[in-house]
Amino acid sequence: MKIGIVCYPTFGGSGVVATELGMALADKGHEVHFITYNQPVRLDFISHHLHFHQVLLEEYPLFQYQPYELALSSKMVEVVEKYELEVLHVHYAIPHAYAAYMAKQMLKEKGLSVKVVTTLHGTDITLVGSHPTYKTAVEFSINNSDVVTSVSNDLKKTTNRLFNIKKDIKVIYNFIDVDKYDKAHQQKCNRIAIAKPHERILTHISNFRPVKRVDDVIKIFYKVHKDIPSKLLMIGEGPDRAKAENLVNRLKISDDVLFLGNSSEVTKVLCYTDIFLLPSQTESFGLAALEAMAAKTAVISTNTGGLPEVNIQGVTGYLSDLGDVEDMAKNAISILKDDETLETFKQNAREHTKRFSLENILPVYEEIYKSCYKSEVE
Ligand code: GMT
Repeated sequence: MKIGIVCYPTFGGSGVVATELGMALADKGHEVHFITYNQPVRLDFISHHLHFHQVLLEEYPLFQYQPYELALSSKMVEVVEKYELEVLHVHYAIPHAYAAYMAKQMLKEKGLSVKVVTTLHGTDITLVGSHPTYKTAVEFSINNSDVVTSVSNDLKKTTNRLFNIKKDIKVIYNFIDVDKYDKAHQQKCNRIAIAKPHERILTHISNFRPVKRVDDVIKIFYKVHKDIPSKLLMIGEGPDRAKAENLVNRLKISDDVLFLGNSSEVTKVLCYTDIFLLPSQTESFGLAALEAMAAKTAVISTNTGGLPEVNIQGVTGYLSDLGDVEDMAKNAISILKDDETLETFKQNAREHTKRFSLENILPVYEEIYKSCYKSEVE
């Protein structure tokens, strides 16, 4: 099929899922066109079925804010028309689903048709989408998509609670290329560059926004570190990084906490990680946790949103109430206390990710694309 993918091109989970999906579809022979404002960070053009179309914005003195939706929907029309795309798969409702609806209407005027599949990722519903500023337009664009999917059962429930949704939302879990992490493990993990042989390694990866509660990450580590020789790796960039660094200095643990910034070598870091920390306020799914689990890492997280669908209590890690850093530290220590327990959790985590494998999830998306056209034939 010929599929357009619209996403945020950044390190955020929705952009990662969209990019990995597009690359996997292209590997299977579909023609995939990314439409976004920058080349997605994880996009590599190994397949000749992959294309990237940049949405450019025009400066004008009158604009305090540049009208991205307008430029995006115009670009969608141009690409659908030129390459005869059958489906526009938009990731993150704001403003992609709305722009896709507009593109569809403009194409209709030209006697052309395209189907719109919208995937809801989390904050487009929970934090931003349901805000009165955006709610009406988000609800409208969800209801006017041909198919709507969400990345967890919890997100589906939340969407139906917060909006008046008139169609069935299909749950399609985020996925992982399990083989990629196997290969990373076969290569030698350069653990010694980060920690001494007797030290454990804990890692947090996020965009350091308030929803990630990076202060809680530091507080959990502080408690673990008192009991167990360990290092904490903080990967990512964002508004709360300075606050987290200040806390590390105040707690006098700066020798053992490394802020590594954004990294496109996450698999290498996860390769030598023992525990992944994700104490988020909410997390529709927690792709970062799934990636960590695929790399044989136990997870300490909150029990919010879709996290219990990914991290299994007492099996792949532990889940605690929001803000209960005491419990999260206690659980981390119980996993790290001896090699045997740690290895059991690591193996379980790795095993559990098989249910989210690319091979299982990719055909579900392909079926969704085909189903957009089935109803017309019947
Ligand atoms: O929260 C982020 O780090 C980014 C955000 C995004 O949209 O890029 O992530 C959301 O989508 C991911 C992929 O589906 C999910 O794994 C994350 O849980 C979700 N984030 C939240 O719900 C806070």
